[in-house]
Amino acid sequence: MWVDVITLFPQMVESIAAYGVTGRAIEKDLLTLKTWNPRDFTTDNYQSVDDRPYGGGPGMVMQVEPLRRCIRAVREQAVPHVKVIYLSPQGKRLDQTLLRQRAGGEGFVLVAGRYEGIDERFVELEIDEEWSIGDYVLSGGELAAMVVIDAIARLQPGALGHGESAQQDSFMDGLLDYPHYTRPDEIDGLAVPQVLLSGDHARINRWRHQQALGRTAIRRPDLLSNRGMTEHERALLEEFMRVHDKQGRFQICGHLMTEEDNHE
Ligand code: 9D3
Repeated sequence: MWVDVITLFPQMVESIAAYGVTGRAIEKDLLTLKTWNPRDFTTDNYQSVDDRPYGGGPGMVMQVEPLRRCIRAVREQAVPHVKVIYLSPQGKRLDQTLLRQRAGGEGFVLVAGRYEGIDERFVELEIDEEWSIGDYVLSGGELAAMVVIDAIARLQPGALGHGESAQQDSFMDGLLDYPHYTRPDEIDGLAVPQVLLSGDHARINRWRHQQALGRTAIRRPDLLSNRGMTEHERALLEEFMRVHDKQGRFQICGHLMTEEDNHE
């Protein structure tokens, strides 16, 4: 998979090549990242890429011409009809379904905006899709592009190590994660749930599945209604909620669930 990114801050986007999963995906050629700076496609002495908005108001707008010359160069080395995605607060909200669709293809182009955004005529002429990463205000599209690239890199076959990929398409799919613990087995009176020390992997899997269901039901009921539940999961969740009720508080972190509360 290749990703071309049009940005005024190429080094910011390229920094992901130095770290973790994204770094290894690029090293292994599972992902090819290339940045293009509209400033390199200016013709005036000041290398200007922005101008004042028609109609007045605060801030600046990215001009069409540098962007157009830049995307022309991108298209010359890309496949015909490559999809060009503009990262903007007005876009469709990014989710894992949208990312999975895009991760299946050969590659795509991301356009990161700065200032108040880009001239709408560039959007009309060159942009196929507009994506937002969520309802909060960023200072530009670069961090959004980095979010997209990180999530896409993880979806490339071979990008994750054995340990990392284990969870990928398990029964937990579409649920929030269960709580995790490591040594030591007690900190400030907080014990690791007994079941995790039992060595009984059937019981451990059941407990984790139940925790994932319970946390999702409480924290993100929207995810659970969209996903649905099997009959087995309904029973697990019902038991989780019973334990909850008995404790008389929203205690979903396993550390206060005692062995007898957590009967099977
Ligand atoms: C505060 C300025 N705004 C109102 C006048 C509009 C505005 C312009 C440009 C708000 C943010 C930005 C820069 N944001 C992005 O380029 C961006 C973004 C975001 O801010 N939130 C979520 N997803 C994205 S994707 C690109």
